[in-house]
Amino acid sequence: MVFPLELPLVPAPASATVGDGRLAITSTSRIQGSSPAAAQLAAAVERRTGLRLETAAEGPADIELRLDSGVAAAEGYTLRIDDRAVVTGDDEAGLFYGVQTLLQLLREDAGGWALPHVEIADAPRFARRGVMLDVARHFFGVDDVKRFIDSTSALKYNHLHLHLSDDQGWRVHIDAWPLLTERAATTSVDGHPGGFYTKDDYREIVAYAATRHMIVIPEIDLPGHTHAIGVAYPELVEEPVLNDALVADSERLGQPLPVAGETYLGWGVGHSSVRIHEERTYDFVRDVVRELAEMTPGPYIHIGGDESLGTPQADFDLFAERATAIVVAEGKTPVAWHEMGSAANIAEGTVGQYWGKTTPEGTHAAEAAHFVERGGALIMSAANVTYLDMKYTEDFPLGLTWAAIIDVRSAYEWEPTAVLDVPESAILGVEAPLWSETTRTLDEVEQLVFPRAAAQAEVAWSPREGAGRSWESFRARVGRLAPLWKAEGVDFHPAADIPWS
Ligand code: TNX
Repeated sequence: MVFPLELPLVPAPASATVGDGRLAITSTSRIQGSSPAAAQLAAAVERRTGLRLETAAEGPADIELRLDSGVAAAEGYTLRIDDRAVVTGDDEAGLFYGVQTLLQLLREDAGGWALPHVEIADAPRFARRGVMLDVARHFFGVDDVKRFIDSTSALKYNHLHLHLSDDQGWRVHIDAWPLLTERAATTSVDGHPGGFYTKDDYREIVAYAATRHMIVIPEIDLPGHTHAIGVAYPELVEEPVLNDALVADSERLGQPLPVAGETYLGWGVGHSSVRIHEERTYDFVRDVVRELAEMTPGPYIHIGGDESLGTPQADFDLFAERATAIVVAEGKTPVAWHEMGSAANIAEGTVGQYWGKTTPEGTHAAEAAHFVERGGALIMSAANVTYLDMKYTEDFPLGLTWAAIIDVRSAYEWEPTAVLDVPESAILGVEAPLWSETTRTLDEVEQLVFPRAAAQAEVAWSPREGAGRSWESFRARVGRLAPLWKAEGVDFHPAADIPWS
């Protein structure tokens, strides 16, 4: 089947057939369903159209939401629209995704608002479809994070990775180490204001994400990216290592060098490390992991591990083994950036996050493969395609360029199982990270994220060989998300290679 280009759907569903007619949606249309998805649908329709549809547990109804396990795989759904619309979710998540599909189909034509006659059966290719928000380089408050959850869950993302600590700041309160947020959260990059989440704030984010079927993965970046820890507790960290790249960058960008005990306002990396041979360091890690685990219903705690250039290799490996073992002891599955795969005895089952390129360089592929050898699996965040903080074009005002300049087509055209020499079953899915060195506001974040997050959503959700999996099809479909993004206030970048409508 040729994917019907006229269906404005991203990610492309596993299968779709289009009929001739339309189902009018008017102020008298009724929604039937008792799932939270029914109220979410009514609210979204109102934001989009101004129509306030009545919602009831009983029929008759123009749009019916049902649950029926067995109708599709987990998170899957069917959607049939003829003289009424019926969304059947395999589970609550599937129902939520069916509603997102229905909302993408809702269009205004000469006759008013309507849904096209279609028959769709859909379920995700990968169980793991993630986005990451770096709240350490710039802090984003609870309302911003909720907005980010809304816009990404609408693309069927189901994991939100929060990068909660880095050299520039510590962003979540920890009762056992209160000075972290008292002293090391006040600033962001360039001296912009900082901030942090209280435990109630954090729980509010986790609960909100759950209503959109997103699991929150908290990351504390260790043993490097830890200058902020030393601002609060100097005895936990080594002196800053002023490597050549850091000094050169600081001259070129006019950024300050890190000074022990003072908040760091630049964006250099690789200059900080916790003390590997002090037991107090592991008391610290254990307390932090325990308090985060208590607030984390999801299975994962991310322990960092990237770019620890200031930590000798043997020390780094020792730390990786101890830190991942602590996460396991606290009842969670550790996640780590791929460098931690250098540690022979990294905790079994640790999930690696690969951020090398689609053609791996140096030791990256071997490090990533070691997670699989230890019974773990991988999340693919290939930097030259998934990194949402890379510029779209050389002259784009926001973003960096070190991994690549990533236009929408390059973001779209890659295959997560073809990067590393590991079994396909070891690839859990895809995560698209947004590092925030250059983005001060959520509007700026959104310009980098949209439309490229839509490309990664399709890579993660849609069948590899599915109908519609081509750049030509994708660019036509993603262009038709513009009215939805405008209605929801998503500040997307109108990239030149997309025919926006
Ligand atoms: C690399 S790739 C980092 C981050 C930076 C980012 C900027 C990785 C795991 N770490 O510390 O923010 O580049 O693109």
